[in-house]
Amino acid sequence: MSNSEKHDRMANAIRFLSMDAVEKANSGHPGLPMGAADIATVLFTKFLKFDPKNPHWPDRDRFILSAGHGSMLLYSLLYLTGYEDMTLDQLKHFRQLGSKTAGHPEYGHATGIETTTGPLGQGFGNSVGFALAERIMNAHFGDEIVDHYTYVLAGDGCLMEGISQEALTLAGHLKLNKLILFWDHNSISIDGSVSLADSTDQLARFAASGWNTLACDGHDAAAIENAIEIAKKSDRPTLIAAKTTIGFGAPTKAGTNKVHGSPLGKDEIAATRKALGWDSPPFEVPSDILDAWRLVGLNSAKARGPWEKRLSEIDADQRSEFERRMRGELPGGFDQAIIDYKAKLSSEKPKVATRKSSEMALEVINGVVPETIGGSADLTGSNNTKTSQTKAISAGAYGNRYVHFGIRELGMAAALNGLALHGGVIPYSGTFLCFSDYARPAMRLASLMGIRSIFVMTHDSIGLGEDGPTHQPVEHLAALRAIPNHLVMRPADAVEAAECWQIALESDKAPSTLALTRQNLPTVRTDHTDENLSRRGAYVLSAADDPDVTIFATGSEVEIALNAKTLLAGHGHRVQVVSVPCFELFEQQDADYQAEVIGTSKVKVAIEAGIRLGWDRFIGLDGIFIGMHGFGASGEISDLYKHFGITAEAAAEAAEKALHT
Ligand SMILES: Cc1ncc(C[n+]2csc(CCOP(=O)(O)OP(=O)(O)O)c2C)c(N)n1
Repeated sequence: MSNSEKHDRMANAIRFLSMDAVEKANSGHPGLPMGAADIATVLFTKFLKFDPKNPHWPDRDRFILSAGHGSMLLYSLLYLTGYEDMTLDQLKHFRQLGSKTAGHPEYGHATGIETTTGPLGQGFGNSVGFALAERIMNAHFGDEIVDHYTYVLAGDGCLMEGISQEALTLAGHLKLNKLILFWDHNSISIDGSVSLADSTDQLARFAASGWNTLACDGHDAAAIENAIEIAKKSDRPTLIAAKTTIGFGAPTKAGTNKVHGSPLGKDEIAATRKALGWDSPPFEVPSDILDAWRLVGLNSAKARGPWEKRLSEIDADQRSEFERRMRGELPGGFDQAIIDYKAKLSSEKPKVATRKSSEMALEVINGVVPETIGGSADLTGSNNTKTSQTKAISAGAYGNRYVHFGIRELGMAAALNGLALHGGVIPYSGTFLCFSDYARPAMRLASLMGIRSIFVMTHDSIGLGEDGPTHQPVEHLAALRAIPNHLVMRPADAVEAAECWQIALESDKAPSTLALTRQNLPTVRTDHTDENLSRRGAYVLSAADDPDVTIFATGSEVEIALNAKTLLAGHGHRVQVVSVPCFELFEQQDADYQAEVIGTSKVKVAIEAGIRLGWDRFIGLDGIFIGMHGFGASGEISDLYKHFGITAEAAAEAAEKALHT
């Protein structure tokens, strides 16, 4: 068999496994795997450094299928190259409940899936973080230990999505030259020809943002190989526009939208078998071809042995530091540093905004946790995300620790996920809470994947004042709390801010959002405890025996709750104040604890400068909610809180009234 025949048959193995799996599931997307099979075959057989037996090997190349609907491409490759958990049986159960072969690739379902993709363009957004993490780790540990590529396969849809613009301009700016993007340029999407909706010159677009751009025939193995060779030598990220035919090989449906997202049907599959000269029955790969693919898996792994040798030869401290970071474990001194810092705060009682106390906590954290990588979407001075240890990363200065993400909230959040997924770094970002809307699709995926991305969101209420309702979040806390597996934390003072940071850093199975104020807040936790009370989600901050009123509050409204308590106590009422830094963590407590914190007082009040949604859990349907009922307004903070009735007086008055009914 000639090399070219061998290539064709190896690529056809991907095509038929994909066709057969989609047919059996009676659902899925055969077009992309069939069209991109040649690109994938060249990449995996000739370039990709990976090891199916050690799928988490740190110096492996990363392959990201941004066009996640083409998931059978990835699953076929994982099966063919010998990933143990990707069995033929899994392919036969494509898209079935409980299988590893979910409709779209899901991180953690099967080894070899580097990130969850499906929302078009997200994988591309992630890839910028992967490629940046590689450069950062390379700068810290050297070429011998960290030297790998990030390859992405993106479709027309990924490039049409807005996120692609944020991703490509950031990657171009940072000169992430080990990022190589294949554009599966088949000119077809669901509605039909891409020309129905888009006429962008993609090569010019990428070139304008500092990319190296190449074009090739996506079915010509030699041309693809040549393009990758050139791309690998580039000093810039590379776009390879690979012209392909969607559904390549299907006699009547190839090149049309009919093959994008529906099974081909028995007749078309039979005709494709004939056209491509494939005699094997469904799900059977001829043994010589399967052997050839398995050999690819074995050969590719050969780079791992020498790498392990190199790792064993470096300085022992460096090695254990590298291994610690890649395991995602925090350094030894971290807990004590937080405890000592909290004790200091409780005695000094600073009156600062939580965005500032977050910065103060970060100053401590960044001193003891060298793997944190901070950043902001052009609001560094407002988000307070930069500390003395974090100098700006730029092209060629990857050893630094701060990313000026530019005004790209979604690109930032997606890159954050890529940084977290790559491992070795713990990323945090910054923007205004209101603009979490711009970042939300990636924040949701961080939750779905269960990864440690940390989103700093300042200016967390009408308390930001004069910028007005376009910038004042009202529904955002509720909206973010609605995302499963997302720790939305709203600290009340500097002590809680330190605790929330501790939680965020320890949380390696859920992302965190820290909602922080612009306005100054007093220290309310004046008695030091080593225990991280915020970890309980809600806790009694100011107790009362047999309270007749319980006030629940978060963040800046905890101060208001405490003042309301003083007013009510002046009238002889017994009032308990509960600080609620995190709903999600509260739900993780046992039922007894939850019942105790919620209590049985006659009147329950919640104070939060956001909407009521979610608060009935604490105060019941008949509880009193002091907060926002619509959008905010532009004005001074003291006027705004009064205007919207979010004051201690209003809370006390409402509670008093309820006590007397
Ligand atoms: C954010 C987002 N919007 C819409 C979709 C639904 N969708 C899935 S594939 C697709 C068309 C993609 O076209 P293309 O990238 O050219 O893929 P191909 O037709 O080549 O498989 C659309 C609209 C999605 N998955 N994600």
